[in-house]
Amino acid sequence: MDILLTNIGQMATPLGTQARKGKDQREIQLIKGAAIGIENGKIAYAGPMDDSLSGEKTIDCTGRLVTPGLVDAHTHLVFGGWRQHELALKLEGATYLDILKQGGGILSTVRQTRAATEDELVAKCKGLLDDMLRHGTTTCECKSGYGLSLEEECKQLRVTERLQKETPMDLVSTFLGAHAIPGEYKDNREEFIRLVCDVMIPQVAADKLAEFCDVFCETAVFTPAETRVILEKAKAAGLGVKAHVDEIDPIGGAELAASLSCISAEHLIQASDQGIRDMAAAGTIAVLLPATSFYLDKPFARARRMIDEGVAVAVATDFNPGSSPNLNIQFPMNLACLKYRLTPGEALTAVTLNAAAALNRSGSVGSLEVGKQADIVIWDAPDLEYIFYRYGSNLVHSVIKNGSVF
Ligand code: IZC
Ligand code: ZN
Repeated sequence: MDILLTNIGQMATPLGTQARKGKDQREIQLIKGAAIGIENGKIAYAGPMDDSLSGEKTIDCTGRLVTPGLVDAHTHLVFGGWRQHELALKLEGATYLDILKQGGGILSTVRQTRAATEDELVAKCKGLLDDMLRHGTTTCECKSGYGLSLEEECKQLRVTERLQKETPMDLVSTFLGAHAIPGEYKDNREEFIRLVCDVMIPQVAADKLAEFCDVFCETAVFTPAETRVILEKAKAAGLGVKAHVDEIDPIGGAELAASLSCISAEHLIQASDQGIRDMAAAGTIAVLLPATSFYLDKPFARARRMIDEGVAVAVATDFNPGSSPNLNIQFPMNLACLKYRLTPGEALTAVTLNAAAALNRSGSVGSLEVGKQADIVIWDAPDLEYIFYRYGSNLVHSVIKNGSVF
């Protein structure tokens, strides 16, 4: 072995190469006194400590908890500036959609992102990704949506492409051109939707700038009918499809995502009973974002009901400069237990294997099994329960990404 991790106090991992749903979501393999062997950046052994194992380099975990690297399946990572001035507006009672309607919110970030160069965005995001890695994230989805023109969306997607090459993080790129109607199309939304469908999607697909297409389907943003048109176009162009749905108002987004066989539907705070059943039947994964509920002071999605109905649940940060300016995935992990009432096992699966499945990566990451990438978190914790019980501090001791130690 190139590297051998010994003296693992507890190794905790879901098993398999597919999303786990229903009662299977909570089934975690727990091994006390475990070891992991790494060869060529991949896991070559994961099981009980065994004296016959040896490595060129040994890492003594001194009784610590070890889990798979965490997968953040929903972020808006690449953006110019921040939106700290919106805090005062919020405290005066303005809602997220009020701020957007006044030309702030997403549109304020669009102005700041357009004003930034590709190099500036790359430099800023390198710092953010470094911070994420230190908090345990080893794979991260990354949505565009702050360009809202062909050129500016492609600029944002090229930043993601460069970050993929220039940082240790594995990035999964999602085109979110339908994130808001930009000011120049305020009175001509049909024209903007045509631009997304007939110009942006074909270009993004041809240049392989994204793997998935997403739409912000919400009151005063994109309607379910518009979302269907855009995502059908994306599917025909060969992109995978996902959607922001039922975050603020229940407008049938979960039903829509299921009917389009989306790989995932995200937010789902207001998802209906029928929508949840449809998602279970379609195998659409729920990517839930409890830190956004916290930050917007909104209800928490009905995660328990989703699991009971057989929907695979993933949990992510929604890191963005407006509704979730937090990139530490440990915080939504705490909220998943405290507010969704997930068990530690369910919540671990939600940020590892199920999150990987929502990104079509569950064959290569999301669990500690032979053949998967050596993406591993060593925690300053004795067991799995501890990391969901403590909160507010970074409990990560160290991270191994593709076999390199950070
Ligand atoms: O910048 O506000 N919800 N899009 C949908 C976001 C949040 C990002 C933002
Ligand atoms: Zn989002």
